[in-house]
Amino acid sequence: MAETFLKNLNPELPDPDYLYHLGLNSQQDRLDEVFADVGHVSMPGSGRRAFHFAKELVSTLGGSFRVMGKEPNQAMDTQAAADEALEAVKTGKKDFYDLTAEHQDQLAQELGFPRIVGKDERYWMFVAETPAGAVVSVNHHMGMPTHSILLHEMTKLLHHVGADRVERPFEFSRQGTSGGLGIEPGTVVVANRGLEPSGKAQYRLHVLGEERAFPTEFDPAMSQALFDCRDVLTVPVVRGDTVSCNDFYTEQARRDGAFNLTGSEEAKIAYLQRLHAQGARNMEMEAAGFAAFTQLMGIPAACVGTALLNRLHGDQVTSTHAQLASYSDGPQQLLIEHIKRGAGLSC
Ligand code: R2B
Ligand code: URA
Repeated sequence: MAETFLKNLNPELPDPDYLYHLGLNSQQDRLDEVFADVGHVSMPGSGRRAFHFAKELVSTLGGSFRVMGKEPNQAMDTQAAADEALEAVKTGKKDFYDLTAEHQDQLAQELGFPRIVGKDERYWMFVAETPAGAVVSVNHHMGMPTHSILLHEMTKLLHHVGADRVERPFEFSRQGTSGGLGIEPGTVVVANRGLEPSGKAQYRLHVLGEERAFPTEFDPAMSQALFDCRDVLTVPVVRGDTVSCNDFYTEQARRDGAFNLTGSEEAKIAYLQRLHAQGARNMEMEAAGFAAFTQLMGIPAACVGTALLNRLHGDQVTSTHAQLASYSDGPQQLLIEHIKRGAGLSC
């Protein structure tokens, strides 16, 4: 296997390695055909946003979706058995990935999205093959625990297929939503660092029961390259630190949760203003863990978050469905432009 650019890679990875949450294993057929040349992995929170991003990539840059289904399943080689299986998926009695490749396609078409790579139980992964290279779009759900599982399995997957070449490191991005700190809804924040709610630039994990702190800086060159693409957006784009919390309500100093430990409006505003004064521009639930993981492994990474509201003006997210979708388009357009420019396709 070629030399890896990854730092601190586990020298004792199992073989085969079962990537349980992705529903893939390292010796699976065609894994290298689908992933060996991946140059960028982008991670929004929701599966639908992951699909939307992959679709936008293919429709803006050209190209197609890569799919990787199972070999036709002998147990479903009659039309009646296949139809029955399809119905079972629709009614939740079977998983999508239990279907044959053909029936995954059929169902995907009915639901209006292409076949998910791997299993669809936890993460929805799409692989777009474009003139700017192969891009993975996969959702990380909400919070650092689900994001961390995805980061481990995605990194191992790319290593197993030899995509971690020294001469062409792949890069990771998170595209997300957030609560703005002193910025207007729709503003896009390219993060310098992830902060814990105390305001410290660190992410803490327990290792064998002992707490360890990890630094949380995003790749400065990649973050700047993304910021430099801001001319393609009509909304403001700013740089700043991103505060990451383990909870949407209490840790984000909301006063509208089922209980209120935040206290008075004055106490809340004083806290949020303190974070703003030290350079934080938004608050969400993943950046610090993401920065710590990628910094430890030497993976170039950037975090682009759009503000759904200005937290200095309130707690409730009252935007309409259409507004929320348009807010999420900012990070996606910025990332598409970055991927294009990285491949020398536009400037
Ligand atoms: C932003 O939005 C989600 C919570 O609503 C969470 O994943 C985050 O970081
Ligand atoms: N996501 C968050 O985590 N917080 C917000 O305020 C909005 C979106």
